[in-house]
Amino acid sequence: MLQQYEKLKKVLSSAKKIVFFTGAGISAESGIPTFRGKDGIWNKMKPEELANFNAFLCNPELVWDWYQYRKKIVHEASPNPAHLVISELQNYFDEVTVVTQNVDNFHNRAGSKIVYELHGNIEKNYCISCGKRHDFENLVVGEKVPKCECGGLIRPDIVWFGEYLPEDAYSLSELAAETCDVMFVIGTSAVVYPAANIAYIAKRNGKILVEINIERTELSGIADISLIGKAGEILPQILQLVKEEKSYGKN
Ligand code: BV8
Ligand code: ZN
Repeated sequence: MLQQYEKLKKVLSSAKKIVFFTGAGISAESGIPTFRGKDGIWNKMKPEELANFNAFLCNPELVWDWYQYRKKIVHEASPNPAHLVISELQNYFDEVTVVTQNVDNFHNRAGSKIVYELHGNIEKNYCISCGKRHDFENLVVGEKVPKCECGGLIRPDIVWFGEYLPEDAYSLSELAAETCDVMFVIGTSAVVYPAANIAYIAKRNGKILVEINIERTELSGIADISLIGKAGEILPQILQLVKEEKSYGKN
C-alpha cells in the first residue's frame, strides 16, 4: 500500500486537472445505504420495483414515498470527510471535477463547485405532463403524490432504469474524462451503464486511474493505482500527501 501512495504522490505532484468519479460507496460513511453491498437497498427490493417510470405510473405513492424516505435520510445525514476532502482539493489543483452517480446532493453540500450528476438529484422534481420544475416550491401538498398546477403528477428528477442520462451532464463528464490528468474512481461497483463508461473513457485516453474501494471491482483490473479501504479514511491521507507536494492556492 505504501508503494501505491508513493506512486500517487508522484502522479499528483505534476497533475493539474483531477476528476472524481463517485458512487454510493463514498456516502456509505455518512450512513447512506449503498445499492449492491451486503447492506445494499437492492437486496431488500429490486430496482425494477421502484426505480423505474412504469413502477411510478403503476404506484406513484409507493415510489414517491420511497424517495421521500430516502430524502429524509439524506437530510438527517451530512457529507463525510471523503466529500469534504474532494472540496478542499479544489484549492490545490487548477481544476477539480466531480462526476457522480449519487443523487444525495452531498458533493454540492460539501462545497464542490463543478459537479455533474449523471443520475439526477433527490432534491429536484418535475411535472411528468408539462415538465415544469418543482424543487420544493408550489407543491400541491396534502395529496400523497404532489400535483403540478397543470394537474400532472410530480416525479423525482432522478434517472430511472431505462431512462436516458441528462445530455449535458454526460457529455461534460466525457469531456472531463478525456482532458483530465488523473481520475479517481471512488465507491462504485461500476456495473451501471452508461455511467461506468466514464472510467473507461479516461483509461482509453491514457489517464491515470486511481480506484478507492473497500473491495475489488470490475474496474480494479484497469486501475493504475488501487487503494483498498474506506473513502472517508483514505481521502484525508491523500489530502495530507497533496499538502506535502503543493502549496495552497492555484498551482
Ligand atoms: C440507460 C437512480 C439508455 C435511482 C440509478 C439490461 C436490462 C435493462 C437495462 C440494462 C441492461 N444492461 C444494462 C442496462 C442499462 C441499465 C444498467 O446499467 N443496468 C445495470 C444494473 C445492469 N442502465 C440504465 O437503465 C440507464 N439508462 O441505459 O438508458 C436506454 C434508454 C432507453 C431504453 C434502453 C436504454 C440508467 C441507469 C441509472 C439507474 N438509476 N439510480 C435511485 O438512486 O433511486 S442506478 C444506481 O446504481 C444508483 O444511481 C447508483 O449510483 C448506481 C451505481 O451503483 P453504485 O453507485 O456503484 O453503488 P453500488 O451499491 O453498486 O456499489 C457501491 C460500491 O461502494 C461497492 O463497490 C462497495 O464496495 C463500495 N463501498 C462501500 N462502502 C465504501 C465503499 N467504497 C469506499 N468506501 C466505503 N466506505
Ligand atoms: Zn405540469
